[in-house]
Amino acid sequence: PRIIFSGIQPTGVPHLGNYLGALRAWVKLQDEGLDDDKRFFSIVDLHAITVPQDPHTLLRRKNETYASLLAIGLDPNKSLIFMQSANPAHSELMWLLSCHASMGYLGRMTQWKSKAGVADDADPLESAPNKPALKLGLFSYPVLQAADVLLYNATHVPVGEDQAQHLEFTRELAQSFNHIYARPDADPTEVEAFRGFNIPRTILSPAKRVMSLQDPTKKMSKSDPDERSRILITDTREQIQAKIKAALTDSTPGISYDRELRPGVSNLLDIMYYMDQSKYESPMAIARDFTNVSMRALKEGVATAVADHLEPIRERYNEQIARSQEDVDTERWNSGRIVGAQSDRNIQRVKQAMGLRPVG
Ligand code: AQP
Repeated sequence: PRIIFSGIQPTGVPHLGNYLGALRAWVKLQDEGLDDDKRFFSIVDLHAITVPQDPHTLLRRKNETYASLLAIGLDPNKSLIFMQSANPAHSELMWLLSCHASMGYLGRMTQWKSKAGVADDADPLESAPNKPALKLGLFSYPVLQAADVLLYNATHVPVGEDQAQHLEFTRELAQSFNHIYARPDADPTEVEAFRGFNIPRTILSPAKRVMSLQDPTKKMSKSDPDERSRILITDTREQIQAKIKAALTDSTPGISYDRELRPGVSNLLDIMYYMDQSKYESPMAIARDFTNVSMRALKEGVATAVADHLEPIRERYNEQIARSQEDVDTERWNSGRIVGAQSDRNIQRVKQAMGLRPVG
């Protein structure tokens, strides 16, 4: 059976990049999955605190993120939707893995470099502008991510392209950990034996990198200070129209698809295509249909496609966010309890293999 794990930071309502790059695949895996699949979808609040957070805002955003996940179609009766911090085993396994994680490898991670504010070819530990303020948690973020995935022995991890490097790190860490501690041939009667972590596969959705509307050479991101750079899945039709109208394109006449030379237009064509893949054969096919129309007309077409797709999600979000806190807390408490029970045996086996817990 497949064990599917993925996470999203509680940075509020997700944007179109999160949705097309990852979240929509989660719903698909839930609705079209196999009966014996296990699905773990986590709101990774421990990851969120690797950058400064206001506690009240964080709590509110956790609620918004949870409501968003239900609004896009995740169902707590079919998938485990839970807060990462509800299961302390994430932090515990992270420590166990940290003692095997290479500093050199972690230092090469592009997300760490961009968050530390240094060029891709520079060493942040040497050249970060704010070196004394850099935090250990931000540096070891991929180790926590590895713990998230390995804790449930996940086999498949659906994420956007920006997370592929971290998943590669997870696989290598799991392999080296298995090499030291795993006993794959342990006697079947030894139920407590650690037989090794599954080596998880990355699942990239076709829309693996949605770009910023204001700078189409950068990915659409929640931390971009310019709100017009992203479309939230709860934006109204008017907000969507305004953001797409203001999207940066180019002054080349006509519409054509070329991600290198025309990144802004191509991003819009991609977005339109992925909103409803049954309508067009490819983003290039849309470009052919729109060859002779104005940029304004293309933008109107894209805005309509996005707004039509997101409208029912926005309506369900409004229903979800209006639910009583008690009701939501009970639902989340339940899934937290179940995931804790699911990971318990795995972590006990790891601790036993490492000599931290007596055998039997
Ligand atoms: N622009 C994107 N295109 C495709 N996929 C994306 N993802 C994020 N941005 C894009 C994917 O969304 C999932 C959840 O994201 P997250 O919030 O946990 O992580 P993130 O990558 O940190 O999201 P942001 O918006 O880009 O936040 P900041 O600004 O903090 O970096 C992941 O699977 C991610 O790949």
